[in-house]
Amino acid sequence: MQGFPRLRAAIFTVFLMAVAGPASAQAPHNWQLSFQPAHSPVQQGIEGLHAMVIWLMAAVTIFVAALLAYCMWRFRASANPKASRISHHTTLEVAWTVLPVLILVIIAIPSFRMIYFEDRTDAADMTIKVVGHQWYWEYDYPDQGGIKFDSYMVPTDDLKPGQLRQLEVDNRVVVPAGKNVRILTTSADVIHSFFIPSLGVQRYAIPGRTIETWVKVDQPGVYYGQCNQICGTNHSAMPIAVEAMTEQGFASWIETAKTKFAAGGDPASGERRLAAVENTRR
Ligand SMILES: [Cu+2]
Repeated sequence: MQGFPRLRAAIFTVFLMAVAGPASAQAPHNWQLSFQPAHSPVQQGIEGLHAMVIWLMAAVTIFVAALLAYCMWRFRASANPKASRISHHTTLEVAWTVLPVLILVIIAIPSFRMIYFEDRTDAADMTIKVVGHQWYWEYDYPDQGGIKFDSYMVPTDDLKPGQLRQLEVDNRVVVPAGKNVRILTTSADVIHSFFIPSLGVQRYAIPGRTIETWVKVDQPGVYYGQCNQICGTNHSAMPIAVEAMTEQGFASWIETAKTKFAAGGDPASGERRLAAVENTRR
């Protein structure tokens, strides 16, 4: 994070606008390589760690390949009619033990820092509880008067133009951009996993347990994710759509959500949606 953060951020933004357009929706795309653009401090950290490990790996691979090539040439049979009988070299042996250990320590330090960084936020502005179900997500807002609703995938037959197949949902989970949002995950049946790649959020949803993480979405937009723990037949039918809004947008969404999802909404609608997903499969 040192150097010229502003300049780097500006260059990065220009680059992003060039390759991905404005960050209105983050989802996987055809022929994608590497990560989706990062939109949270955690995902930025993950990308940094990833880049560091990739370069270390490249250096080790090149070094080992070069050593192998050199040995094949240097000790070839034609140049060495009489084979060497040397079998030990203490200094070398210590070196090739200590050096990899040092490399592992170099990787471990930022790695542990990331684990603790994504673990929790000290200053949460609000909390969202996420409950995994076979096969949909339930979102609770305990700080906003206990708003609670279910989020089902939009079945392929019901998609409107521009909606992403297998990613769009009927009720998106809405968060305020720029705020620290504590996320608590759990499950009502089997193990699910709450995963949003561009936000660096990935937590198991385990029945009987509550697991914590957090997110600070850097700008308004829609960020797609999926359950990424095989959880049964319709595992692929429980995507996640996070909509980050401005503070004012979020406040007015809360007001509409209070009436829209009063008393938990219409429970029968969920059954209908699951049935629709089943139908598109047949
Ligand atoms: Cu699942």
